[in-house]
Amino acid sequence: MNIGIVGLPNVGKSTLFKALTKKQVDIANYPFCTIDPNVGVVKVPDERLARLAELSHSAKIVPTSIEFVDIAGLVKGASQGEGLGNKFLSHIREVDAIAHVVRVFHDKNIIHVAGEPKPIEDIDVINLELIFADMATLEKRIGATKSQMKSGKTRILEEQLCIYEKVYTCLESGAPANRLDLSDEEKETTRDLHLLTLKPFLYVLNVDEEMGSCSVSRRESAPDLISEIEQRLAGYTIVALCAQAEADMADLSDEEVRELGMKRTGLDTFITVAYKLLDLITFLTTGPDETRAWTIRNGTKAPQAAGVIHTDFEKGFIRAETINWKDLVDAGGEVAAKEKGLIRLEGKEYIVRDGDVMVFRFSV
Ligand SMILES: Nc1nc2c(ncn2[C@@H]2O[C@H](COP(=O)(O)OP(=O)(O)O)[C@@H](O)[C@H]2O)c(=O)[nH]1
Ligand SMILES: [Mg+2]
Repeated sequence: MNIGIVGLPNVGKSTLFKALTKKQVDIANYPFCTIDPNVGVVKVPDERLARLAELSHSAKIVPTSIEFVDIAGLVKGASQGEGLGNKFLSHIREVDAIAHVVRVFHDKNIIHVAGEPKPIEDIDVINLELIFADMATLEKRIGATKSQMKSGKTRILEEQLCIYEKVYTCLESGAPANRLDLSDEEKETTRDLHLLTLKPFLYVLNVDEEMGSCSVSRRESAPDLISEIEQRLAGYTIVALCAQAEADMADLSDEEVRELGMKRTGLDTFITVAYKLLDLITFLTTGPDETRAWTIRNGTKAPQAAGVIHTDFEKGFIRAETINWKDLVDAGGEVAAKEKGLIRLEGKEYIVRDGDVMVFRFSV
C-alpha cells in the first residue's frame, strides 16, 4: 500500500519526501528535476509502542511502515502529454492514494510555474488534469461497451454502461470521481479502469514556517487563506505543515528540535492521516523480545491478521487472545489483565480492531 505525493512543480513535494524518508533526493529549484519516482518506506509513528514496550520490558520496538512515492510535478496539459505528462499520470495510476501538495508558502526566490501561487487555482489545475485523464479512459470504455452491446445487449453490459456514465457525468461537472458515493458493486465495476480520481485524496498545505505546523481542523488558529481552502476542500483530509521546516528538523536530534522550540507534529500528523487514508489499521504484539506494530486493512478477520505475522498462524489458527492496548497498560500487565478477565478469546470471525494486542493460538 502506498501514497503518491502529487502537485505542481516547486510546491515542496521533494522537500516533504526528504523530510519523510531522511533520504537525500534530488532537490533543485526548477521544474521537472525529479523524473523517476522516488520510493521511500517510512515508519508510522505510534505512541502505543513505547508504552507497551515499557510494560513488557521489550528488548526492541518494531514500528510498522508505509510507502511514499515522490512523483514529479504535474503541469497544466499533462493529460495531453504536456511536460512529462503521460509518464507522470502512469506513475499516479500505480499508487493507492494521492497526497496532493499545495503551495501556500511565500518565497519570491522560488519560481512558481504560473507566476505566483494561488492555492485554490493550483488545486484545480491538478484536479482537472486528473479528471481529464479519467474522462479519456472512460470515453474509450464507454465506446467499447456500446459497440459490444450492438452485437449483443446483455443486462450486465447495460448495468456497466450505466455506472460508467454516472462516473463520467461527475467528472464532466468538474468533480473528482471520489466525490461520488459509489456502492461496493459500482466500485468493483470501475476497478479495472484504475481511475485516478477514484483514489482517496488528501491535501497537504505547505505553509510558511511562521504559520506553524497545524492540523487544519483546529480552525480558530487557521489564517483566512487556509479557511478558504478548507471550505473548498470540505470532506477531504487536510494537513498543514511547513515542508522546509520539517526537512530541516529531519537532520536534527530530538534534543536540538526541543531546544529550538520546534515540533515534529506536522510530519507525524501527515504520516498518520496517510495511513488512515489507505484504510489501514494497526494491531500489536508485545513481549520481552519485542513490541511490534502490524498493519492490516480495516475489516480484516483474526486468522488473516495472524497470517501477516506468519502463514502458519493463519493456516493453523485456533483463537486469538485479545485485549485493547490501553486496557492492558491500565491493568499493569498480562497477568493482572487475565485475573480481571480483560483478555478475550476471539475466534475466526473476529474483526480485528485498531489497537488490539493479540496472542495467536495455533496448531500446525
Ligand atoms: N520557503 C519555503 N521554501 C520551500 C518549502 N518547501 C520547499 N521549498 C523550496 O521550494 C523549492 C522547490 O521544492 P521541491 O521540494 O524541490 O519542489 P517539488 O518540485 O514540488 O518537488 C526548493 O528550493 C525548496 O527548498 C517551504 O515550506 N518554504
Ligand atoms: Mg520534486
